[in-house]
Amino acid sequence: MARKDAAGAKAPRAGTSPKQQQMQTFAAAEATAATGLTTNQGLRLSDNHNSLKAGVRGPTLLEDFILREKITHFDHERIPERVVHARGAGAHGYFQLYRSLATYTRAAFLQDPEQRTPVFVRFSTVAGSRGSADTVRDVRGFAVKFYTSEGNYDLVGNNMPVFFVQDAMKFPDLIHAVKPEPHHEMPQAASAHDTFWDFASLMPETTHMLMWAMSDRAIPRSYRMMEGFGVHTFRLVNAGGDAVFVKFHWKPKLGVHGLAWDEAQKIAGTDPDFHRRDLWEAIERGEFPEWELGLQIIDEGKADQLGFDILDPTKLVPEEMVPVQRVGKLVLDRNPDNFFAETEQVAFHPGHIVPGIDFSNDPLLQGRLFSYTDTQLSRLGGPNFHEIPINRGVCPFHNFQRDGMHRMAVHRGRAAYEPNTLGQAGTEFRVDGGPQGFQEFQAATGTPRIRQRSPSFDDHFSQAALFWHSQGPAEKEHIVAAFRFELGKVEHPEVRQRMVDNLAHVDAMLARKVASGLGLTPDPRAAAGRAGFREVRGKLPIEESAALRMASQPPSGSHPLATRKVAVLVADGVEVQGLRPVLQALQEAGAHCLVLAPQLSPVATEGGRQFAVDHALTTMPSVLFDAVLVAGGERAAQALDGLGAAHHFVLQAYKHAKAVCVLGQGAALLRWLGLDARADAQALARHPGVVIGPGGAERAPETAKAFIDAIARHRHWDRPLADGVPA
Ligand code: HDE
Repeated sequence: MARKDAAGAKAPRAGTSPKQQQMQTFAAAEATAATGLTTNQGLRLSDNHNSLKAGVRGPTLLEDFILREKITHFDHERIPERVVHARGAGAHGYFQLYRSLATYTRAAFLQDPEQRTPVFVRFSTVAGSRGSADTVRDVRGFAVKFYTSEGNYDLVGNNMPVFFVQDAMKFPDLIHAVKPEPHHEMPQAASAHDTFWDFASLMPETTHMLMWAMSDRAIPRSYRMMEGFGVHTFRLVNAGGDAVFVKFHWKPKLGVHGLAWDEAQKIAGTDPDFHRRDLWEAIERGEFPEWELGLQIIDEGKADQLGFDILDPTKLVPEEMVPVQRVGKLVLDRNPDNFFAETEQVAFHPGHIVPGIDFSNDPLLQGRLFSYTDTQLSRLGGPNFHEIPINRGVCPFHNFQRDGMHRMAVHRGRAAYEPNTLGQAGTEFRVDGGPQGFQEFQAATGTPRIRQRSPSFDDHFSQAALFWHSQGPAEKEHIVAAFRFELGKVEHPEVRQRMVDNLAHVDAMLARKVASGLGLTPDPRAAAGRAGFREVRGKLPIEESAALRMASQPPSGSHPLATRKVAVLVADGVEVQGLRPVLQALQEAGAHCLVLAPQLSPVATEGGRQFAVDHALTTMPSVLFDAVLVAGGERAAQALDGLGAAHHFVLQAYKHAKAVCVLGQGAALLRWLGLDARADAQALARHPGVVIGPGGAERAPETAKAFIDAIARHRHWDRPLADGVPA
């Protein structure tokens, strides 16, 4: 049974978890008129506008310790950004089990379904700097810190289940290749450049991960709509000391959805904080993002019958071979109070584990176990980062580590060593191990020390092919387009050629399609002749895995449009009898409707009443929405029809495969698609996801239903005419 101490208190309300209570004790009081301003020493200031000078127009005096303190503090406000995953957004929440996992693990926080464990989660991109855009093509980090009664447990994962390289030795090379090139520091937050593809093409072990990185998983619609994966194989160990291998998954309640590539690039300019804002706003609105924790449990004895090496981080375990058991939920219900104090200073580490969870020999994981503490030393300035509020455990901790930069704790007594007889215990204090403490799982070793890759890691293509064959037609097209885009940016033709030669070992059609966009012909034999290439191909019992398709992870909540954003275009003369019932139905389905007009001022309805407007059309382009609704009304339609921005808005949404609905005369905005209010079923069949309603109250419920169904499909990638739209 789990201990119910500080961390294990039952079901705290949002904001009152043991971690939140602890954070409260560090909350700084704001200056008020009553407190005035003081120096850091508490000296009250009389003037915060003028430095001390020798005469009103004279030089500033060195004596001005108040100015010096203020400027000095300012000069040192920045800390080094994370060397990878620099840009991120975080939130607090809790984790709760559906059922006890005692059969598999003794971890206290995985025993009791009544218990809520506080968590802090940070999502991130990998390659970009702190100030880069959110919607770039990249892997996303998904790091979860559980504040458990036995210490902090960090599950530091990504939104893709595999990784580029197999051994930690290659990680710095990978990152040097993908980061901006060292001579001119370009491009920012992008893998579409020579050094990345030079490295990737010379390292066939990257192939499986490249397939994921070129898919729509790399341009998620929202942090709230992506899966998370622990990537490595870990161990769960129960109270009896029995271990199983485990793969960790996070399954989002809102389903898994991506953006269109063109859209992602445009959002990067329009709202570089798109994902950060989306997470923040959802939590502020009380629409708490939720994921289920999934486990794939693999018997240690059966692991070598899978057909691939479970220690190889470029391999996943297909869900069809080992089903994912959903065992609990993660809910994010509180935004941080201060970005720097919490999101920037949080320090994750895959080596922060608790009894009942253990590592495997995955050589990438093993390297990570070294890296994460080390990196905090330069990022957070010393070895005491565990004392920073966001990093503190909620259970007590005791040891004889002492001193160092930024030590907060004041240790008492004269004995800072063990064993001792002079410490506070008053008697001899000696730690000789014992069953209460963490015990490493006793995996057998005893093999010779060797610097070599296991031959069981040699198959670099069969899982890349599994991923490719599992995708639907639209997803495949997006992958081909992504490879063409990225390789099209590469200046060295031999790098492009090497890459398409490698792709020919995934699938001939894929390679041909990518190559044809680049004016090349793939040559699988050339790839096979290169150093570092292995001809090995494992045998998987399946050829496709439905679980690898994004579309097979639909939303699981009761509201089909939960948290979706719909733009509603109006202008003076808007017809509201038909509009209001559609808006109401959308809201009941969970959507957020924002009204956009040519100006940021209320518009007049047909009947002469005022209708509120949220934004001017030009400040919120369609890329920031999931769907568009154009209101009816003769005058309104005329006004919108006369605006290039309104046409662009609708056409762009159409091109990005979003649901579009027009009411009554609003159909004028479909002119460029060759549609009007009289369009019949045959004409509409060529425009999936476009709904034309007659306007007026009578047929509004029918129109609303069709529009809701269209939005619930997320995107209509099957629009045959979308490519021809110039938006
Ligand atoms: Fe990381 N990684 N990583 N990584 N990683 C860091 O730690 C590293 C890897 C991941 O929101 C750094 O505190 C090495 C895989 C996330 O704060 C650093 C290797 C996975 C985050 C580091 C890997 C990850 C990091 C940089 C290969 C998915 C952000 C700042 C041996 C399972 C956590 C920091 C946050 C951050 C090293 C590979 C996930 C330098 C050496 C595989 C989500 O320590």
